Amino acid sequence: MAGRFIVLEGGEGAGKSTQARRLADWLAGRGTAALATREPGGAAGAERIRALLLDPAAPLTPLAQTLLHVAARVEHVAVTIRPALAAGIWVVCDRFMDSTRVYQGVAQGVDAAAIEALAGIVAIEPDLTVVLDVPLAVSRQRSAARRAQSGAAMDRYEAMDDAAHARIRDGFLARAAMAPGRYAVVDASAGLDAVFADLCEAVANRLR
Ligand code: T5A
Repeated sequence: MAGRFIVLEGGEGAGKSTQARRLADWLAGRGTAALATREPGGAAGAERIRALLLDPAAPLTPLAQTLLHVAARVEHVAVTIRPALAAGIWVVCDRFMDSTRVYQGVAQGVDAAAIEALAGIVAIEPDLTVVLDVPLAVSRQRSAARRAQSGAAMDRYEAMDDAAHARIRDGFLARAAMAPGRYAVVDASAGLDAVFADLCEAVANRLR
């Protein structure tokens, strides 16, 4: 039996990484083998590409960023995602192709048709995408808290201005509105446990 492919999308600090791990544990607790993974990254080579993509000191045009995100994704799909799904393991992925559509396409102006051509090469779409939606002020506050915890500097995308982040939020909501059967939107401004409960409900309802 093939596993199911669940993606969490949304802006910075929405809680995707935290909730992806919790969801994989929750699925495992219900007897469904599950793996939490992330993008960019999720495979050794893809993690190397991630470091370049997030480094604000490495100038990269939006198109070059697009191609690097897709290169990392192709590696992640081949090395981690497809083998897991083939083994019946459910995959919970923190970001996927919609992040490219929204960050590089909507916010940075890369041609949508070019991005869809690349999506065809990636050749796998999620069974369910859950958009964790937060207002920008909450997003900025949580990203700052995470940086304070880890000591990390602001990355390339966190450094984008508020107008770009507003387009990103609207972009994810527009994706969800276009295909409500394959998306759920969860208000992620609530506390961690409330968001997690809504996420589990969405998964249980959509992927019985
Ligand atoms: N990108 C990525 C592209 O431009 N194109 C692409 O194709 C892809 C795949 C990745 C960057 O790359 C860009 C988008 C990204 O900017 P990243 O560091 O992985 O870089 O960025 P994010 O995915 O945004 O990761 P963050 O860690 O910033 O956000 P998360 O994962 O949404 O949030 P999380 O879980 O790390 O939580 C952040 C902080 O908030 C707290 C957590 O404890 C943590 O401290 N928190 C909450 N606090 C209160 N209530 C809640 N409900 C909370 N949820 C989380």
